[in-house]
Amino acid sequence: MKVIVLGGDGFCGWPTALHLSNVGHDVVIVDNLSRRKIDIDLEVDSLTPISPISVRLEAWQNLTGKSIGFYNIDVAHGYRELLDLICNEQADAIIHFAEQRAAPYSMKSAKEKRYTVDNNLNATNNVLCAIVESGRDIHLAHLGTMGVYGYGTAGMKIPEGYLNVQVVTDTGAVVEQEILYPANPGSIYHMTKTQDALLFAFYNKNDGLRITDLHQGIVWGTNTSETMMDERLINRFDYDGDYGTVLNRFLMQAAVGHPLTVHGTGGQTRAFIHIRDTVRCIEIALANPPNRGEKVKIFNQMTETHRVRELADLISRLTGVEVSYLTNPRKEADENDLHVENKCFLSMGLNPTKLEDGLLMEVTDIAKKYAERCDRSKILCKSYWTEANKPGI
Ligand code: NAD
Ligand code: USQ
Repeated sequence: MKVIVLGGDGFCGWPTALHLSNVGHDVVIVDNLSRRKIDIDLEVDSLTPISPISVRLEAWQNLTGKSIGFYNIDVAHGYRELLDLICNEQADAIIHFAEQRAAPYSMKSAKEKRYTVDNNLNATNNVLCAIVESGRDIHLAHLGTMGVYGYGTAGMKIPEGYLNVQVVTDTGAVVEQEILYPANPGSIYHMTKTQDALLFAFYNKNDGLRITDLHQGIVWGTNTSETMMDERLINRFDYDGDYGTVLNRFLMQAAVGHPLTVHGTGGQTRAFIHIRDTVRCIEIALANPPNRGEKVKIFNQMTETHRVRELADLISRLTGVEVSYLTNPRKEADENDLHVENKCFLSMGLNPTKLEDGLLMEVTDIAKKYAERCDRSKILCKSYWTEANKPGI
């Protein structure tokens, strides 16, 4: 297939682009490199030394003989360029990673809130509009988040996108309905993903677009078999208080001897997936598109759930680093249970990579290798949700 990967220079997009190219798809990356620019603004850098996009692509071509195209387009504001690209490249599928994805960054101040809403909603609407205008029967796979559901449960597993409900009408009759699972975002970033879901439902109903929305958990790990082929292909590893996610942060903190930064009681339970499974899930989703006229396919892209303080305890036991309990900068439940349905990917052949000691230590080893690149002053999370919250220090 000809596959356009929007956001293909990012943490999930880059290994996905390499994997799809490796398994034989013809891949084109679109990215405006905004993530690299945000690093410059925040005065942080990936822990791993990521190469410029041109070096990455040249290395891939030299190592494998396969070429990946690249276009620097702002998907949120370069509508005409995006449309021309989709038509010229005769795309069969588009994978959409091109959004601002950090919850703490999205809550920093009015500037970042407005940027996140503008960027994410316009990017998604532009892609959908351009698919319609191109007239091509393109399958769109979008990376959404488990956070669209909130992280609570009503004593049931969170289903894959849709919920069957019974409504009591004025006459007392009971009517069965299938609805989108109620949205319950916990940050401006997560809120944009709930809005994306409505855009998908609308364009699917109105224009018959074929769409898969992947509600992904927190991605951990850094390497895939493709990114390990050469240091020029290395994936990014965010560790700072805005973009670093919890498990990779803890592993990196253990590697540099920094106390593990648990927010509040650490009672938050979240869903996780290893980066190797992210790329595999996208390959599976591409191979199993919805039919024309079928409703939006929604898959929960996660393989396990863990409580934050239990992860900290596990890493502390493995590495000897201490755990510190910090003020929680977020407005979130102190404790939550989370049970998630993930039958779709399992039934389509995903063999989950579970969190186990060996894999945890592999990430710690990578973090140790590049430990001298860590700026310890950037580790704590200083963005906070409301004036009633405080930085995570
Ligand atoms: P990332 O920030 O590393 O990558 C996103 C890429 O998109 C960056 O390279 C950025 O430059 C590009 N981009 C952003 N806005 C753009 C625009 N307007 N035009 C063109 N390019 C643009 O993020 P990631 O971790 O790779 O996440 C990718 C997607 O997966 C996001 O949508 C995110 O919501 C979702 N996701 C990520 C995680 C995770 O733990 N990393 C978990 C669940 C879901
Ligand atoms: N946390 C800590 N200590 C830290 C960092 C985080 O205790 O040092 C806690 C947070 O308070 C939160 C939990 O860990 O309760 C998860 O935080 P996170 O930053 O790892 O994840 P989150 O903000 O939810 O966002 C990440 C990605 C986002 C994706 C989401 C999937 O950045 O793109 O959508 O994970 S999910 O969480 O399933 O919604």
